Amino acid sequence: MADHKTDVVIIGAGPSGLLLAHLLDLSGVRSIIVERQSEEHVRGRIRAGVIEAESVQTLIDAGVGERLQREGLAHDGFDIVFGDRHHRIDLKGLTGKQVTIYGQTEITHDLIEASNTAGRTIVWEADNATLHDMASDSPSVTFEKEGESHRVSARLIAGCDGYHGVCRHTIPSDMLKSYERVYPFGWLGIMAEVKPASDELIYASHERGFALCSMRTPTRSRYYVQVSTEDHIDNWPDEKFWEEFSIRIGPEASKTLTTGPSFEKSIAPLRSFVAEPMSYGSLLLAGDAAHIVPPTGAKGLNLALADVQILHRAIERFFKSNDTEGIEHYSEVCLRRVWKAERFSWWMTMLLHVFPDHSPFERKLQIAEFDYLASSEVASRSLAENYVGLPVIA
Ligand code: FAS
Ligand code: PHB
Repeated sequence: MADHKTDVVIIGAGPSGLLLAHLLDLSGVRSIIVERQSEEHVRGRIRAGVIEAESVQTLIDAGVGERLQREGLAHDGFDIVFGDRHHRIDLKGLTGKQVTIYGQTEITHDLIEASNTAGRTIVWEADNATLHDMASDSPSVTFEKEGESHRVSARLIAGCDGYHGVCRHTIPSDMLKSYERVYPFGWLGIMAEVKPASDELIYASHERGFALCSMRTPTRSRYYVQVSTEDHIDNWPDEKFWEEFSIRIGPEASKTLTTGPSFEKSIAPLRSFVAEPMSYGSLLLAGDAAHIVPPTGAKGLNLALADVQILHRAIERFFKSNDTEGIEHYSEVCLRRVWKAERFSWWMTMLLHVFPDHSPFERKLQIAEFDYLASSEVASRSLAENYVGLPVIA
């Protein structure tokens, strides 16, 4: 068994783990990331696209926001389409803030580049990561790499291994409380090198189902349609996707829709999930390892980056001043914000999607909710302030 030692072992090289390692390094705290997948696999993941102003500032302040500032698309608002009606949510006018369109794939790339430049250690393709002695002050992580066993001893373990990771399950079941809602549909997403149908995002609620018109660059479109949980991408050749998408986004936007071959197509399930607490002994969870939101409110990635901001400050305080207060209150501070984002993401999902078990009454309620948004600045401002992001520490 090859033995290693560091201050913090981070499980997972997604945005949470990569940003945490970077911020800790800036504070002089050493870490090692243990990642199950290959670097190529992690770099190739296509996920989120909307970055809140607070997340943008975090990345800029950390010195990894230069390309984001150069290539990111600043957006002042977005459209909601209900059948043949639409209402623009004027984010800038209602909150003074914008959001930035910049793919999570690009953030991951920027963070891996920063890690390589700084000479930090990311163990890629590490199998069977196992956490030991989480309740003690001397935890460790073992894993196999190319047939050799390794143990990394540290003072803290950061569980940044996503919803399907192992860290959350290390917390004794009598200590962990989970809250979950699984939605009866998923999102089929495609990426195509075609000019986006609109300069801003369009969230469309159509009686045939939800659709989202998003983008990555002025020439690269990211589009989604709601599909059933039993659906499969084989049922969705490009021609069928374009036909359905153009119906759902409405006659206005479909006039400016450019179709073309997709180069990525996948179906993501939708769920709301929170695990409490987000810490146990020397283990601290961040990002999808602790919570999941349906992507409707574009919160998932931003919640993860906000957790990491708080976790970084707590760990820095611990190592610099031997002050445990930040770590002791980490879970409580994060969960206040997490639950508000869970509420908003659930609310937007309930507003915009067609639910198989909904009666005409519920559909009328959705239309009434849209009418209220379209007629009340207060209602639109409430949506806008959640969408641009509530304060990281409430
Ligand atoms: P991640 O899941 O990104 O990263 C966890 C990392 O841990 C992965 O690299 C994984 O390989 C690794 N890992 C897992 N188990 C391990 C183990 N046992 N040992 C070692 N490593 C392990 N959010 C939005 O805002 N908008 C969207 O449109 C959107 N779309 C999404 C689509 C999909 C299919 C998914 C799954 C999520 C989507 N999200 C979206 C949410 C997503 O962006 C997450 O919020 C974001 O990736 C969270 O980052 P992490 O917490 O780092 O978790
Ligand atoms: C995306 O561009 O991938 C995206 C944008 C907004 C969302 C979800 C996903 O709410």
